[in-house]
Amino acid sequence: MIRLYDYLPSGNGYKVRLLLTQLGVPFERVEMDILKGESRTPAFLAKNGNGRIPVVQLDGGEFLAESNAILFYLADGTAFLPGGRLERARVLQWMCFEQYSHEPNVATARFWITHLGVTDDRRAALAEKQRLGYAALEVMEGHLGARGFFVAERYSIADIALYAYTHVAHEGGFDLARFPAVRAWLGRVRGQPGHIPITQS
Ligand SMILES: N[C@@H](CCC(=O)N[C@@H](CS)C(=O)NCC(=O)O)C(=O)O
Repeated sequence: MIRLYDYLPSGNGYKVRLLLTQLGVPFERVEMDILKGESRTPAFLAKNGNGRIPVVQLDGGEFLAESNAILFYLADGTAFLPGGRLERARVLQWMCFEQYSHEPNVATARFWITHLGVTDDRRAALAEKQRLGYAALEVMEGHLGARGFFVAERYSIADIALYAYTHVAHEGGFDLARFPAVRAWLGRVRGQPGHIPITQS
């Protein structure tokens, strides 16, 4: 059985949990207390030298890290990853956007507010994270204005990757009121068969 090294509040972990559940693939969760450094022990670093969850251990014993790489691996050959060459590249385009322009800003703002607290020395950095996070949300709003989903007009791992931190963006101080297309898309993703909330282990 696939084993998922995870941390429940993590959007990156949630991406994998959500896809495994929607695929109907049984898995075992191993909760890691990342705040206590459990992902930085020598034993865990042997699984992922980058010291971060999520990591999956596959049936053959191999470890695979990076949430979007895990999504790509699990979705291969399923309805969650389109088959056409250009469509697959577009899925990757949005997953790269998520990792470079979205997650480092939206997820980091959330982590600081919910886990670390906003100290005086972090206040200016938080404002910059929020500025860049809003810029990413603007890009999403522009794309979704004329579309139901990110790629090929169907639910895919591009939507899962971007849903993970967008749906909890308010916890990072983001107001989605001026992003109606993003909010409508969040509702469509939430309505997919087998959807689970981030709080469900
Ligand atoms: N790019 C990675 C980011 C993973 C990541 O940032 N994981 C965080 C939790 S969301 C973590 O494990 N932090 C613990 C640490 O850095 O020690 C992915 O998408 O999987």
